[in-house]
Amino acid sequence: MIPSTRNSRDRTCITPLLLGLVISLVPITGAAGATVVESDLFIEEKTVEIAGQVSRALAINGQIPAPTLRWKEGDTARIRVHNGLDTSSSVHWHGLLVPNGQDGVPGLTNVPIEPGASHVFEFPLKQAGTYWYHSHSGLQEQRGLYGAIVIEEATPSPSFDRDHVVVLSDWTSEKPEEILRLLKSGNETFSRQKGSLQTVWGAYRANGLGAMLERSINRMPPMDASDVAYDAFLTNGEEEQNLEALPGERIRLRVVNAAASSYFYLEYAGEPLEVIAADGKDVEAVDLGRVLIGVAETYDFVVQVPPAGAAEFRATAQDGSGHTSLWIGEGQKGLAQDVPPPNLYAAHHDQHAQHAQHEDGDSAPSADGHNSHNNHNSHNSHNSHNSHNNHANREDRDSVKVPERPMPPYNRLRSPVATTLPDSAPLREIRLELTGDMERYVWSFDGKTLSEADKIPVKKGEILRIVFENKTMMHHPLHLHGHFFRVLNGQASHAPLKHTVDVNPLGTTVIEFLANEEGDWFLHCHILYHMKAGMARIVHYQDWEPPAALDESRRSLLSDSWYAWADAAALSNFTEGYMTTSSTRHQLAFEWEVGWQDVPSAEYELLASYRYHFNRFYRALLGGHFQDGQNRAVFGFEALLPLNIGSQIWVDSEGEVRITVEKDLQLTSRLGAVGEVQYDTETGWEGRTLLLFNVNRFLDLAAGWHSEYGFGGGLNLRY
Ligand SMILES: [Cu+2]
Repeated sequence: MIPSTRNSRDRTCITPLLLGLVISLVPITGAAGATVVESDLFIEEKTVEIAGQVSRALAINGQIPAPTLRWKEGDTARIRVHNGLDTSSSVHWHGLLVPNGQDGVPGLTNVPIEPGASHVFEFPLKQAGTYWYHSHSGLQEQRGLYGAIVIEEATPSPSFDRDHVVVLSDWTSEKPEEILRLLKSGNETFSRQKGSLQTVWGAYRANGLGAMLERSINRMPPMDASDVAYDAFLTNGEEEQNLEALPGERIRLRVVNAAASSYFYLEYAGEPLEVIAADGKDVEAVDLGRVLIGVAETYDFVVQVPPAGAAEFRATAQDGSGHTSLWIGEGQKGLAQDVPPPNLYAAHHDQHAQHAQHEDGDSAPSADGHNSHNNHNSHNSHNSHNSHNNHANREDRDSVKVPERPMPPYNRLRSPVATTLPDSAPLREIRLELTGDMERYVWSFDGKTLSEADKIPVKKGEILRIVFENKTMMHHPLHLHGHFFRVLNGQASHAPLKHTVDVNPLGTTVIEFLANEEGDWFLHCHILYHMKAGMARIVHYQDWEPPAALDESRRSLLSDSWYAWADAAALSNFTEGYMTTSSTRHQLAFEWEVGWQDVPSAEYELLASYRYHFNRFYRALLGGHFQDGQNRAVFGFEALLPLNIGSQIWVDSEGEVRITVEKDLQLTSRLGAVGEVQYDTETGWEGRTLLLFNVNRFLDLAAGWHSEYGFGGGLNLRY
């Protein structure tokens, strides 16, 4: 039974590279009188060495991160994007309100930019603030295609001594396609690397055996704060960076989380972070202690350079696997505090922190959402929470301890202006569950991936309120293209506007927006691998017809991908294993078990099968079973039982029935055990057990016992 768990081209392209070292910022006066600002972006491969690892990365104008685009509100941006890769590429303007055809999502709003081709984007800059841009093609973003956008206000607000962009990212020298394949195959290498693999020994030491048992009785997968182990976390492309600044200067830090799959705790040595904008939009200034920033969010903070020495602005990966620092000022270094690592064995993980945050005097983020169920006709009814103002926040903060691993600070964010939507617009509320199967690495909304359910219809002029209910044990940063939405966070009429919002594990987040910009807009989890694994939808305006030119690339956007992997044990007494390829629902597999003591009259058993996955608990099986000269068809079901026991029942074409149960147990980070018991109405009982000692991601040492073949030792190989 398949276990339930477990280019190098050197092209010289000197001319565009040299040209691209400077982004041309040529102001031209456009037809409507607006100044047109032109830029050229050259996408190229580049060899980099980061954290001691050399890899082929992707750069724009030779830079990782891509150059910061500095524009001015009211101007028009014209950007020529030149694709110097041998695959198609794209650029999406994250958080910018642009016409649908300028949004840069291949297959949705634009055709992919083909190798060697260029594309010109042009749009008016209708907003000020901190935003960013990135490739929306495949997994290119992970390899370096991201950069910041700063749009100055038409009439600048009080200035700061310095304005500094901080682009945070997560870095790996591995091919992201291989990362996703490993995640699909259930390979534990990343959690083992990060030390976050859950084991019986680890649970015992953390006093978490009870919680672990409870979790497995409830058929929950092991928790982890993130999926991928990274080589490094980066500040503007470097593991650490210095910002020269004079003592006492006030600096505006424009922080962009451009990581592919990492949340960060942000902290400034010794001082609170004063937040002044979130996702580009101003918020009432408020001091925050430690801030959890979700993937694809941006925050603007004001920090002060200490009177003497350098202060650390630190971003610590939420999974505790590393951090990156910006040193502000010069001299003796003042360190930011360490963030305690996650307790993976706690019954509800970060939920404890969530409660702590609620207890500190603020209303729960979901309070509005709950109110709203009774108030469909009066969407301003949540004004009842109006009592929370900036002052209250400050008092709360001073009187209670800030949690060490806080949730995102949404209940502290308050727009300086009312953000209520027109009363005249009809309100429609929908519920969207965030769902996933961690073991098969399928992520979805309402149990369906983008390839299975693509559209959320919306009518122009209506208000769409979405209640996101997270049924998974991970955070998901949800991003809606082309719109700002209100996050109903307890700030009533002054709810903040955002383009990306976190929904915490098992939590609920409610947003609403006025549907005022026709088109097809992507709504997706911004964890790159979750998006690629299916957690995405298209917000589709009724009567909107996407251009026919998009038909072909739309098909590829909506297509389902197949991944292949294999696992084989070769012991002195027998061999067993499988090779498989799987999409979201469908799986083809070839499994074998052969005792080879008595070659050539060895006993063998082969199964060639097709499986259909209904959800993470149930699947159907159809196949051909070949055992010791008997060839039969089999039909059966597989279910995940309490205690995370895998089970299988099948009937073959001769009417014989077979029942199998299987259990995997990770004892220590290196040592795992697999046990299987089988009863067949024809052949009777059979059992086997395997102890595996992990050597690397592809190899284990194995010792096994089989009821027919006895004891043996050997290797277990994985692809
Ligand atoms: Cu996600």
